[in-house]
Amino acid sequence: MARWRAYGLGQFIHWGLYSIPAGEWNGKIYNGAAEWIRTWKEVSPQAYDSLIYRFNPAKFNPDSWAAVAKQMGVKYVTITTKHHDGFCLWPSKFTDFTVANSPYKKDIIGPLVKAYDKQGIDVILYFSVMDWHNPDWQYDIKTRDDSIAFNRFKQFTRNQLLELLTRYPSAKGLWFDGTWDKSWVKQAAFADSLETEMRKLHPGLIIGSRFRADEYGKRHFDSNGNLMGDYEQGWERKIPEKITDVHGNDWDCVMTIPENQWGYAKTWQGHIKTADELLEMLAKCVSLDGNFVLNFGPKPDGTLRAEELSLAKAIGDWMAVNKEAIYSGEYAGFIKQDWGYFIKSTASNKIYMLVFNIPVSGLLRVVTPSHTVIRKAYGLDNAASNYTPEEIGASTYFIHLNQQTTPKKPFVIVLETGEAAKGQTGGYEKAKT
Ligand code: 1KN
Repeated sequence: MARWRAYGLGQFIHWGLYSIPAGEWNGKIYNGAAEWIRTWKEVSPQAYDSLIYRFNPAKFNPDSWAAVAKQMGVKYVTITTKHHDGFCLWPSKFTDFTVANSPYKKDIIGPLVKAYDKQGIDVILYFSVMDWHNPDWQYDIKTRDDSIAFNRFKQFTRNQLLELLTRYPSAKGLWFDGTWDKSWVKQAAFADSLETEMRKLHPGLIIGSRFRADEYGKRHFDSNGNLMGDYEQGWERKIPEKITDVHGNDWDCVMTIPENQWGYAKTWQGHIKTADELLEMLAKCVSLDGNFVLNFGPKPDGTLRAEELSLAKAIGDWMAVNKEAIYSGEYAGFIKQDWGYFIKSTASNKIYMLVFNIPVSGLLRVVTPSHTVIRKAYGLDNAASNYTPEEIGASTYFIHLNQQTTPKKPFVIVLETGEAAKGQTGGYEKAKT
């Protein structure tokens, strides 16, 4: 988890059969997320499942995906091994509904893990417990037959998870999804023993809080209020506002570039986030002790769409200059200011100011914790630059920007702080009220 905490930035990949219809069916556009199209009334499950015979990503090159991720500056990737549709991107022994029976035939997960490992990017395997293809999957267990079927399904799930961990031993963790239905929520004892079994098979395995419910049906946090799993998985497409929202837990935020759209969709509807917006989300997450994970939905031919490639490039160019503020960054304990985010380095005593909103005055307010003074302030892109902090009150400073030279991009100012000398503070009297 120490390694996980230092990641800062991650990549999510949603890839599967849904990339083929890409949010359209018989010329009609599906309003939901592309990876959910199998549930649309316009789509028959049989027709959807037949997409397996069209899955043939001729241009898939895992090294080129890993190179994009490397340039972007991500430290980990979460890859869908099996989404809700049940289609497996690895040749699972426990179902026929896998890449092995597609025209492509080959394993996708193995080569991806290898390519990302080679770039030094850690791999987390996404796994949906909910499985629309497997007839044994149930939403609830009401009858004896449901229970018999679901017992088979539990063994299937166990087999697949142990299979993944055995086949891909370098994977660092599992990202669970599709665990909210009553059927699975009722399996506290089973999930608990499976978790123990997986951890024994794969020492150091990282498991998120979506995996198991407790015996009272509580999810994420057990009946005593304690997080279940190694990190909180509740921050899907949303970001906490303040440090007290995360209760001292590890967490990651998974984010889409368009609205709720994870798999490849031919047309992105609604607002599409810009690189600056995404960088601000990254800064906010790291400033609140979380990681930010940006989703990519590759095309059916195995290539990445142009919009994603250009955002990855823009983020990577920014990271090349500013990564020091993101990797090994944590909550700084400074009062939040409107111009942006403070991040403290765990590797040094530096404080980073990640500036996104420049006040018209050109003055950035900094309030330091008591007995802390600012000794130096300079640009992260230029250690020779000097922002002379103006002390305007007790523990309060203005950093003066030169508005002529201020970049039109988010930028980072480094603060070197020190302990106030005895008698140095207290020169300002408080009002008597
Ligand atoms: C609103 O309900 C859902 C249910 C499942 C929203 C999203 C999801 C799935 N979790 C994301 C990480 C994607 O995999 C999405 O399909």
